[in-house]
Amino acid sequence: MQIEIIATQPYNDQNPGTSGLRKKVKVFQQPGYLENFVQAIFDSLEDFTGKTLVLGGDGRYFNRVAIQSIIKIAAANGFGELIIGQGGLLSTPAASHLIRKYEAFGGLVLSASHNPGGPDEDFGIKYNVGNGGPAPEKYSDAFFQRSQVIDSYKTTNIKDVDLDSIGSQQIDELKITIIDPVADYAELMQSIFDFNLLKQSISSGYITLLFDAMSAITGPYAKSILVDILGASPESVINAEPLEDFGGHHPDPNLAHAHELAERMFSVDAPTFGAASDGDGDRNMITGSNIFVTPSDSLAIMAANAHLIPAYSKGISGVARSMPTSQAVDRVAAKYNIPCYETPTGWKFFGNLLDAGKITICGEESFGTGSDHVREKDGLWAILFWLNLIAIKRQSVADIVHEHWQKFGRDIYCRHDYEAIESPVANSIVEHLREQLTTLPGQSFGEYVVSYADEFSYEDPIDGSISKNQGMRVGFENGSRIVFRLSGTGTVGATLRIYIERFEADVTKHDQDAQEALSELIILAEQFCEVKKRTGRTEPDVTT
Ligand code: VG1
Ligand code: CO
Repeated sequence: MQIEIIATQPYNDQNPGTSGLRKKVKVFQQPGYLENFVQAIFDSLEDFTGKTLVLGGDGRYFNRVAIQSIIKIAAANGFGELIIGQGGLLSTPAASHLIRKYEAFGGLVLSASHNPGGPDEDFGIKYNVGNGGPAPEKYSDAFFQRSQVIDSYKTTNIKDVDLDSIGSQQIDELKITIIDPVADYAELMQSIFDFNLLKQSISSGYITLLFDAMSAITGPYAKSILVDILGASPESVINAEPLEDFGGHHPDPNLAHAHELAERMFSVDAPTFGAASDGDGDRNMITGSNIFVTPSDSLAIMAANAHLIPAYSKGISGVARSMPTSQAVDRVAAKYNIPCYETPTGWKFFGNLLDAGKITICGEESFGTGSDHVREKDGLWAILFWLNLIAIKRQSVADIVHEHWQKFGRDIYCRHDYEAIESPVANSIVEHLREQLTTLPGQSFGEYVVSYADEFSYEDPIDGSISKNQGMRVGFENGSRIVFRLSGTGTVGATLRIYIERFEADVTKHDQDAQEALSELIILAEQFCEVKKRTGRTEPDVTT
């Protein structure tokens, strides 16, 4: 294999966000753009000669083209083996599992997750380290630094690889293995959950289910696990074919975007259980017949019931949640006397805690839950967890949720997103909020008295690294909270996320609509941040 050094100009915008580098496809298609970033990653890593790299993506537009380029760059940089999902496909949690199982040096996952796909939409790339998890900040900072001064990348003259035929081939010092993207992952799921019980519950009709793959990566995984292995009917998996443009939809599992599922779940003949996942398969939305489970509640319910699931029958060591996630899981941790960590948004902050055995289960309000079985959030894992729970408890989703609220109280929660705000306006909102942080504490707004207002900063308890400016919090004496932060995954302008929560202990008030129950806090949030006033908008773009 002949190595070529291609001269290149640096791009100044390759700073990875919350989860890898995400840009419009057109940006990635600029000469050397993808190549520069991949070379910048490899330049920032050490001692990988002869080692293994896992490679795959969510199948969106540009996936195959990018994989062929990356194969050549990885070969020229001296990797010994590339493990690639057939068709260039791997879900994010499956990639994480493969890195761990085959003790790979790391992996590259090509995805912009829940962002839309297609020639005019988004593409993304993220590097995962040897524990299977997203590269911590010190890596992504190094990638960005390197990308700003890079002047060449290495590639080879090898032919394009047939991504569709399973098997290994040797090209000089490089072994390329195309694997079934689903098999190892399906095996892992069988080692965690009670598949026999699930089969019985499905075949007896006790559980009827509907899963929306949103024309994204989880289609093949769901068909294999839910239909072929567990015996659910083929119609129970919808939008199961991964499409390069996700059928023109946002592959984002919430009630707005998974509307087909939402309609069926909120109808008279709804199945007992409904779920959806996102572009790269790491998110999950849980619903039952005529009920939607907020991700924050789902995390708390999973933590409270984990001991009923075979893999967690000895109990869990601790839990963690991202800062804007509701405090519901904190109540579970307090009751069971296990530690609860609060981390910044983004899965990379859970990695150290999982590696150190400090936590077993963790999650985010953004439809992400996971455990120590991999180092990413895991959509189908969460869905199987809930199915296993329903099968063991022999309760409906609604009953499980209500029982949980009775025991722990309800943390009523919502998130409002204002998308694609012009950057100067978004910055003015952030500045305006920042100015109030010192004056808000002690002020009263009706029954709400501000007890603290700050900017969240996190010190990693394992490696001592510090991450500052991770969102602004306004906490009230009654435990309610409003959190503001800018998204780090968007590709157009800035997205402001407003997270609002209030605790309700009174069982007779648990069935309220969240928007109504939080209406006073929603007004206060606008009073503090002035997003409507400053943008001229009247409503959030997405409410979850
Ligand atoms: C969003 C979510 C965050 C999640 C991230 C990646 O980030 O809020 O919780 O970890 O997406 O998820 P941001 O910075 O836009 O708020 V995924 O499924 O898009 O990889
Ligand atoms: Co995702």
